[in-house]
Amino acid sequence: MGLKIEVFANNVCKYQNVTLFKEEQNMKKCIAMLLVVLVSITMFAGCASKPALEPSNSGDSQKATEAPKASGEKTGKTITIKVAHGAPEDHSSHAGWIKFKEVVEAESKGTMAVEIYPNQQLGGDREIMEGCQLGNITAGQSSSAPVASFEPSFFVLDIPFLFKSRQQVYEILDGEAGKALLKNLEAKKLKGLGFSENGFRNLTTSSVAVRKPEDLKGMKVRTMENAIHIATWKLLGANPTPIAFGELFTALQQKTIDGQENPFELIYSTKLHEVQKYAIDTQHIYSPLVIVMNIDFYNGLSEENKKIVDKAAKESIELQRSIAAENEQKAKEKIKEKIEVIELTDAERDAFRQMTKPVIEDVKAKAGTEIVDIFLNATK
Ligand code: TK8
Repeated sequence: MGLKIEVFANNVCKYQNVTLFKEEQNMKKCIAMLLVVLVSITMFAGCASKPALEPSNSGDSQKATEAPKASGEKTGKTITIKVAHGAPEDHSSHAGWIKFKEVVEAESKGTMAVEIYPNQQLGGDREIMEGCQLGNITAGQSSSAPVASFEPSFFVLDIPFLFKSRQQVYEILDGEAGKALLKNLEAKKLKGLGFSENGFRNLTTSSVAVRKPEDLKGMKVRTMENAIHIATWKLLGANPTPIAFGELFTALQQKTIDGQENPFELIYSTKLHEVQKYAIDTQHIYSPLVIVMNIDFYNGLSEENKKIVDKAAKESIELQRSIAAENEQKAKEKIKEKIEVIELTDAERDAFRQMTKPVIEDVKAKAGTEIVDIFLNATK
């Protein structure tokens, strides 16, 4: 603003056809003009500094107004939390955010309001994370794989076949190991609020009934934009192709790629199975959804409102995980009605596990051996 004032003031002098240093009386006139200009700009700047957020598009939350002051003092107006996620509204993660909204608005007695923008309205996972870092999105979710580009310790979650069960996932992610990962986000302008569930990822293909790694030879498999996922599918003999989630359905429909991998619930809710021929329950990686908030926004909340956000995140994750687990089985049955679902035997699945083991060295190089050892020891 300083620069603008200077430029504007110079223009005013020029505009008055007055050069600053030519005559004494002009100097006085110009200084008087400058003072008037400076005072009026300063008053204007004070009014313009409060960003007004767009009106809510998700139900009955009150009109959005200012974010909290840095001190987190109540402004006397509604504090709005703008949430973005990339899943459809019938996906369990949306139900999780509705719960978050309910708890925040009830517990804050309406002094905080939540607006939810689902289904990639504000971009895919990477854009949502960037938006939360910048603050033009207050809170959101991303599969953990894209998060690794922001904070490399998250690559540890991309170790194939790391987790044995949901219960083990929840114990570890809600315990010290998961908390350490979330803490690492704070240096990247993100407050990690927890991990909800995308689920165990399964392969789908357009033409090959995959039962063993050799069946993948040369297959163009879409991956998330994550170096470990790419390395993993290369080890399996496939031709991994990173594509943003929002472009995936069209790429499958146009056969520019042969296959993809996602949890059954997301496959079903985004109709990916309708442009595939086989689904194979590889369960090759567990994909958490990382729940984040802009850290300056979070730190700017009062202690009472921080507790409300923490409580809302916890209850939202608990509900979402239970719905996700239920929906996975339902989605698998629905997918079976349309395409063949190949259920691998333990021995068949182990062939994939053995072939992907070498990727652990890549993970150690990216995430660091300490966090990898913590997770390997915890999942033994
Ligand atoms: C949806 C993504 C998706 C992810 C992917 O926003 O890109 O395949 O698994 O769930 O987060």
